[in-house]
Amino acid sequence: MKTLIIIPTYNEYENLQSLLRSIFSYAPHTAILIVDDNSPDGTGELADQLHEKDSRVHVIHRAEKLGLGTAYVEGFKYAISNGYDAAFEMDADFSHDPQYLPDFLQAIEDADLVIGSRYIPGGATPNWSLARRFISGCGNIFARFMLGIPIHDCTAGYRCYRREVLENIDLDSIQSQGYAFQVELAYRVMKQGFTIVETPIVFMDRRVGKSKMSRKIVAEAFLYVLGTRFGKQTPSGPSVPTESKQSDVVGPSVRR
Ligand SMILES: Nc1nc2c(ncn2[C@@H]2O[C@H](COP(=O)(O)OP(=O)(O)OP(=O)(O)O)[C@@H](O)[C@H]2O)c(=O)[nH]1
Ligand SMILES: [Mg+2]
Repeated sequence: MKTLIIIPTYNEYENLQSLLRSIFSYAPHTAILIVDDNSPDGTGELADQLHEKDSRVHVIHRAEKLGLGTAYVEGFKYAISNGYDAAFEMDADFSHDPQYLPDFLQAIEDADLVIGSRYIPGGATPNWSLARRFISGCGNIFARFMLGIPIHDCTAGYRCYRREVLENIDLDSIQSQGYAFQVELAYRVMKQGFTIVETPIVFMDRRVGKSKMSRKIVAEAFLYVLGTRFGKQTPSGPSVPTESKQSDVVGPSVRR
């Protein structure tokens, strides 16, 4: 399977080189796409140097900070137009440990979307404060029950999508950027009848650099869930459900 790992970056100079080294040590046959938003710290220039040294590394430069959601959408389109069979979402800050890549690569053989989950046995968030656990945990339960998404971690951003999924979810109509982006994609994938699998991950806090998480991002996710549940119809792309594959434990179209 031809796979692409999409890594959006904004000021990740200190993480990027060691992250790529780690990724290739666990998954030497994947390609990487860095989507950099003109990071002031020189991440974009470093990405170009890494591309020159290694043909598996590709770079998209955007003129300004345009948000995580649009960076991924750009990456997904790149994956489709360059013939990749599957595309990953991965943060640059080592929260998404490359050691799990083999688990994802195995799981995606029989699923349409694999989500690295903190909220199934084997998953954890060991260095989070009680407050952050509470917000994330409640947010997930809220999204899960309001939207009927039968997965335990729908805000998780460590994922692998099959190409067919990306082709079917009308990428241009996605507006959300932060956690809402992850919830919206999970919801659309579920609505299309694709198979979602969760694989456990231990989520570590970023090693170096600054977090871009904010109250605004939490509020965006909350409003997305409410808006989708009670109001506006979210477009979810052409209605061509795939054949439903076997599932266990978690819900109708989901297994882990
Ligand atoms: N291209 C691009 N990348 C971004 C943007 N905002 C964040 N990123 C990247 O997206 C990834 C996730 O951002 P983080 O700052 O780690 O946010 P987070 O993971 O929600 O928050 P923490 O858990 O506190 O780390 C990182 O690789 C960032 O560099 C953006 O506007 N454009
Ligand atoms: Mg992070």
